[in-house]
Amino acid sequence: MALSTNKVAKVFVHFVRNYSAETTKHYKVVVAGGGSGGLSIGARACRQFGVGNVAIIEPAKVHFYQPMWTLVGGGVKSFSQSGVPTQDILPRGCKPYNQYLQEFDPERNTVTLKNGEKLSYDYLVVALGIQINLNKVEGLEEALKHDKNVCTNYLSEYVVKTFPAIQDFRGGNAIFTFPNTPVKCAGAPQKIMYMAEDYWKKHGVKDKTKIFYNTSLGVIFGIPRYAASLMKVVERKGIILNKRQNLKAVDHAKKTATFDLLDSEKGETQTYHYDFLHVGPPQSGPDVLKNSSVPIVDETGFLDVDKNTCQHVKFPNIFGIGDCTNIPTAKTAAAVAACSGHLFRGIKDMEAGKKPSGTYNGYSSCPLITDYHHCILAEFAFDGQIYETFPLDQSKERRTMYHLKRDVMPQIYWHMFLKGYWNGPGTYRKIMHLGMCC
Ligand code: FAD
Ligand code: UQ1
Repeated sequence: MALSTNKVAKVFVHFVRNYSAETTKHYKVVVAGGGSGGLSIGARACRQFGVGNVAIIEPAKVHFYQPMWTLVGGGVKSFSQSGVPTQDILPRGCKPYNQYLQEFDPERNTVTLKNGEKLSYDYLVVALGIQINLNKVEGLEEALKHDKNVCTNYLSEYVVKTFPAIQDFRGGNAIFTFPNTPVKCAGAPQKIMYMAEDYWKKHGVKDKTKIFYNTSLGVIFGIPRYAASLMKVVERKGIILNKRQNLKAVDHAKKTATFDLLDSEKGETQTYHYDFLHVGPPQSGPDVLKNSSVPIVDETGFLDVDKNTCQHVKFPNIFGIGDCTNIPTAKTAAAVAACSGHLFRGIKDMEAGKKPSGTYNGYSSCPLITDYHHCILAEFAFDGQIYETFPLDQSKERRTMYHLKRDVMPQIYWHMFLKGYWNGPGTYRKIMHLGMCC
């Protein structure tokens, strides 16, 4: 049977893409994802291995400091303050690929980009973040697009809706949700609620308002020390806390939000009328991690790495950092900072013919803003161990911690973290505790 011209062309393109040496460019380090983790590791790798030896694959034209989105939603910072052009902050000497990574081939040490280009590597660092799945809640995307009273701080295109929605609110039901999935910054869905409550109190709408925090969890926060403080905040503000409720559908025409009652044996749901709705959206490991010649994820869909070294459990020259990994700690930029030094030490160890010696302890931190002037700075490591930096009771709401979050952290992020010079506050913690702590 004769092949059609079209088929011959396809076979030719396939051959060129897959077997031509010219299309496979080799790098010492390939970084998949140039967000917080990718840029921080990319900067270290560029310093270590020099110009042209490090590739960073990042499709986004703008890099966002996502932790600022809580303050953007609260009207404290402008959206433009939260982002810079990616090209302006890429590490000097790296080779940027403004593309989506599409496929992994860990047995051949290659990755394929969306445009068909192939890169090979000595080391691959996977830093793809967590995926936001709006489609897991029926009607959510339509509501975010068309209803000015529905918002989320979790996405660049919708965070700009949050403060206008808070300002526009004239009373009624204000609902804040937390999903039934892993999330980044588990405090974010409630931080914005506390700011909104403060705003509505100051603007005389609080008396006409019922605030609901509908969370799929059985607790307000995973670390008991901070959960106890947050429960006092919830009570003081008169917030109605509904545990084990998971947002299932939003009908913006009817202004209703329907929740699965997770402990109901009969699979019951509850529908609420909303006048304001802030959604903590469902999230998951990035789908692209499943496009691999052999599995690189665990059964939960996150990159399967060792929690202390960040090294992949099956492929020793692959490392993972941040929200896309299965490291059992809270998914935050603070966690990325604290593990980045350990991860990079592992790469240097391997270069020296040794096993990675990283000892990341799971440090993570969540600045839990409780109003426009106060913040509880939660700091903890694996198994909920408390790791507070300052010699103060950090479970208390404090003005100093609010300033740290609003004024200090962005400076650390832009000028130290992204350049690979911030390993978290571990050293400062030791100094402040006169060497007498963890
Ligand atoms: P990201 O920074 O999300 O980077 C992932 C990158 O991968 C992105 O740039 C993306 O474009 C890229 N990518 C995705 N798919 C592909 C692909 N196929 N190919 C190539 N590249 C791809 N953390 C704190 O420490 N403190 C806080 O106060 C805090 N508050 C937060 C508040 C909000 C509202 C949000 C949303 C987050 C907050 N965080 C906070 C969490 C913090 O932003 C993340 O944990 C952190 O950014 C994780 O870094 P990462 O590198 O793993 O992922
Ligand atoms: C932190 O290290 C970090 O990474 C840059 C954050 O992300 C923005 C944080 O929010 C916090 C709180 C920390 C921890 C830093 C200190 C000084 C306690």
